[in-house]
Amino acid sequence: MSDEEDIVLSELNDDELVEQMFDDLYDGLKEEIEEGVNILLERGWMPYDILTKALVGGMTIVGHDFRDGILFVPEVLLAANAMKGGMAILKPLLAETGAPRVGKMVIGTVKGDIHDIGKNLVAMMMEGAGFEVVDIGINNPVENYLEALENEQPDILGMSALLTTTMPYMKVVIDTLVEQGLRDEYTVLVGGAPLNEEFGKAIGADGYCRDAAVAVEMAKDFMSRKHNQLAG
Ligand code: B1M
Repeated sequence: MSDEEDIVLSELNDDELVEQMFDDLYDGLKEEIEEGVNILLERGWMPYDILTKALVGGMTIVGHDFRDGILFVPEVLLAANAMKGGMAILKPLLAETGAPRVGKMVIGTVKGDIHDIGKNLVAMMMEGAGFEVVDIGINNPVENYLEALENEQPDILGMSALLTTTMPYMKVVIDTLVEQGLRDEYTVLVGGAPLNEEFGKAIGADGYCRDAAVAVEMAKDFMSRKHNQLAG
């Protein structure tokens, strides 16, 4: 590559740098994203602004192109990995500066199911949107969900299933919450390729999320309603 083609991130002004970070995130360039985050920090940007304006902004573009079939899973995983690199730098600083926490979610893939790529993407996008996410992994029996809900006291429970044989297990979890009188304490969001809106309604979930971007929007929506209820 010739010198002329090299972009020196530190020589860009703030707007150009954020634009460039959108491109670098899109291209899954983790080291460049980490460098961009560090430059913005050196320039006095607040960690929360870097997270929302540079990283989440870039991930939103990735999310749209993923939804529209322009980007595919390998590219999205690379972008997610680049974003993780930037987030790892910001995470301790965000905790220090007390960035507003939008809400908390426990998420896991249901019993019998080991697919986790979609769940991981949802968790990352939720974190990127300012949620605290506790990921309990794959193959979770109802006991794991109950334990995590009790220990973590989240606002939202998220469940993922990719198999037609495992998706009915979501109903087992929701029915158990009902039996134990816990159902109203949490917003339950479900997702996964074989699900649809009717299924979400039939099992008693609060929402079916077609993709990670929808999960973030729904979660934000439920949180703002919850805050309004508390305020009213
Ligand atoms: Co599997 N697999 N797989 N697989 N696999 C599917 C799901 C399948 C549709 C492939 C096919 O046959 N066409 C099929 C299911 C058929 C069915 O049930 N109708 C299938 C099968 C049959 C199997 C096995 C049984 C194969 C076998 O062993 N004979 C086996 C089952 C293992 C098990 O779980 N017990 C199996 C295994 C595997 C791998 C291990 C090889 C691998 C998983 C690796 C991993 O996850 N770490 C794998 C993969 C990669 C797939 C496909 C190809 C891709 C899934 C994926 O990651 N998609 C898949 C085919 C497909 O879906 N096209 C397939 C990308 C991901 C970003 O999308 O997960 O849909 P998705 O997540 C989206 C949304 O759904 C939503 O947001 C995400 C991001 O936008 N979302 C949520 C998901 N979870 C959410 C939770 C939320 C909100 C939104 O909570 C709030």
